[in-house]
Amino acid sequence: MKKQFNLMGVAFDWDRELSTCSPEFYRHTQKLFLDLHKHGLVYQKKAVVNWDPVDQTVLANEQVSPTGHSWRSGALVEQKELLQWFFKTTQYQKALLDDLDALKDGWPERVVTMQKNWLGRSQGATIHFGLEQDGVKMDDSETLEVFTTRADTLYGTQFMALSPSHRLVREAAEKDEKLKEFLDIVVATQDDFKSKNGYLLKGLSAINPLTLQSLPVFCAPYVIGDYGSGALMGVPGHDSRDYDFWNSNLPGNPVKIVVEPAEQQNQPESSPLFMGHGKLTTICGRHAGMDSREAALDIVNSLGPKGRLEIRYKLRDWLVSRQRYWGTPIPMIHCDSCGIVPVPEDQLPVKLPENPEMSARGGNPLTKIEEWLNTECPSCHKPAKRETDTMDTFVDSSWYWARYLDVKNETELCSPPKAKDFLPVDLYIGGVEHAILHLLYSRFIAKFFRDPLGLWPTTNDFPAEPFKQLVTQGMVHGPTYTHPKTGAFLKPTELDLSTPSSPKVLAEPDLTPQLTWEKMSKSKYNGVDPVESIARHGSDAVRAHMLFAAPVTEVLNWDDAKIVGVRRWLARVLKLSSTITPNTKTEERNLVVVKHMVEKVTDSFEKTLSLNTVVSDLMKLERHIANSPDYLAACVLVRMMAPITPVVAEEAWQRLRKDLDPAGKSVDSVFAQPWPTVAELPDVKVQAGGEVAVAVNGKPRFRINVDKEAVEAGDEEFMSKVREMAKERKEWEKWVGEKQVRREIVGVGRK
Ligand code: ANZ
Ligand code: ZN
Repeated sequence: MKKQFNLMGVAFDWDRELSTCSPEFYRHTQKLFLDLHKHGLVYQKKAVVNWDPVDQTVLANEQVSPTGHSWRSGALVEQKELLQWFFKTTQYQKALLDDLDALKDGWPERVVTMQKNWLGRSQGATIHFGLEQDGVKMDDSETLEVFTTRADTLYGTQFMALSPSHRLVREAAEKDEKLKEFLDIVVATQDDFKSKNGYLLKGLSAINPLTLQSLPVFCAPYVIGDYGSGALMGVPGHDSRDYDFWNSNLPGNPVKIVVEPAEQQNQPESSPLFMGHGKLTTICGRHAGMDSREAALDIVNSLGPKGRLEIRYKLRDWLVSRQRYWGTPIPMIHCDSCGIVPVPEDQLPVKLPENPEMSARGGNPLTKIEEWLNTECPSCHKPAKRETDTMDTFVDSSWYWARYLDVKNETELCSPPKAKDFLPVDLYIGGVEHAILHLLYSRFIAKFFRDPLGLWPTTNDFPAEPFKQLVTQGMVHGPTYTHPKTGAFLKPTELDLSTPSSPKVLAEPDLTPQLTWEKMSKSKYNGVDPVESIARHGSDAVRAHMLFAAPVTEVLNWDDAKIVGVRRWLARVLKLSSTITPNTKTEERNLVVVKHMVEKVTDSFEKTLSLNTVVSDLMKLERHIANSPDYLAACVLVRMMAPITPVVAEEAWQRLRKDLDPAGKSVDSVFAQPWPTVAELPDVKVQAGGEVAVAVNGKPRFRINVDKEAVEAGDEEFMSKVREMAKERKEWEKWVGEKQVRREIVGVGRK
């Protein structure tokens, strides 16, 4: 990739290159782990985890697809209970939510929304239901706790639903073979099953603390184990998930409606469900007729110790343990006498052993390397064992953005003065696939960096956020051919693309393959090697086309055939720069166009990052110059092209400037030119052989006659001539003299 970048002329500062898998980098990742641990933000707990049975590793919730498959291996994920390391991201949940406000200007709205939803703040209440086993009331301390955002629907609660990992379900499963079977099916099946099916816990019932009604208790896989209390009150009349569950498990049973619209609607609701707010219905005792929001508060308050208003977040602590070789070793040691002991800082980095015995699917090889595994307890010096879990690779990327400021620093992950000077990152560019995890983790670490770590001193003008402006670039999609009957992805060797408009399947010439544009992937044979494109079209054409073909934030369908347009444009610019000479006249109408383009292109670069319109505007300017040759305009065009097509711009610049110095010796590089500004351009009609007024501190003081040649030279050449001429006059001596000149503006006077 580095070769590709260099070929493309991408200007990275390779002195700041880093590699998260090198010990020079991960020693700081380990130090960060220890710092987090020191501040109580790392802990170990036994947890039901997502287990990838193919890769034999634990996955974060975020790494499990909505259908329950591993993002990496694609295997169906199982639930397993293991002792795991966590980062306490929930410690900062409020700040993570509140500080999104400061990002509204610089981040795409949908990313802010995704962060917000992931944090998932809910205002609601916890309610405790009493329990009965086989009709016998359990002790008061044995209650079933649920979290609800709609305490007003407590009157309409018709069942209780527990997640498969709920304590009461686990206890019941000890004595109930059928329940055990049910739980096994749950682990191995899809969402569809989980949303509808339930298992009635025999003999167990819950008591509604408001109505004292007895309710059936189900194990229901649609209840999330680690949200709220892993249990909910089922209200089929007012919640769609509860409604579906009720209908598939207790079909035909009447549904209670306890809230109705405040105003009687003309159109009766077609569905029995009413999910909105309104007023409580007549079956709600003393709350009948009350506004549902008020009723919710009143009901919770009336429950005494059995009800409490509460705010819950969906955010979970970050499970960072991974059971694999690649990853930063967790710097902890297990000692039989001392327990878990952090590796002393002067022993960092804990390096990974080299050349481990790797088998594709054999679990974590670190558990089998005795020389590495066995160590000494830093505290009592008795034999002890290393932690074999490595860190989620998201840990590395949660802080690397600070490391770029100080890649060579051996003692600190980044020096505080550098952090203070440069953080937060001004512009961060990444795919939208990182909209949730990577950004959330980086934001968490940024908060830790500022306080309590103090790496990044407190400032009041911006919260501890890592990235001020975020741009999510669109992906480059490739032409993807599939077999019209089987849907199989076709390899280039299976296709006849000699007539691009009518592709054929080679083996079956009467079949037309299906063409779609999809994310490039080895399995779809739709990748494009930039090196090949560069060899064919040149790096400038490939770069310019890439920018031109779509706005940065949108998907780009890579079509090699379309580069031709950009190539022709570049050829025209080169031709134009050989033919235009410094004595072509600068006409006012051209000046107007050039000024407008300078403003527009500058804004597109600096404000909107609208790089596709930069290219189209530069194309427009070239068209204009072709119709009305203008030396000054051509010079400005070429200077503005330099960041996008450096090679062509430099060549064109040399051609344009050659006439001024035929030997070509003193012609500067285009890259030595400043970015064009409107201020540097003459701002009124240029009259050949005209008079120029020289103003000092805004007041016209004298006039000079400029010669025709100087005017026609245009551009900087002309301006410096005017400057020289003005300074040679005695009036200059009078009005300016020895005073310090702060700013020189050269424009040609009208009068
Ligand atoms: C009764 C009720 C009635 C509810 C109603 C909603 C509407 P949010 O808003 O996303 O925070 N719930 C509680 N714990 C759950 C769990 N572990 N897994 C799945 N669902 C759970 O969701 C809060 C609502 O989601 C709660 O309010 C609860 O259902 C359900 F008309 O309680 B509700
Ligand atoms: Zn010890």
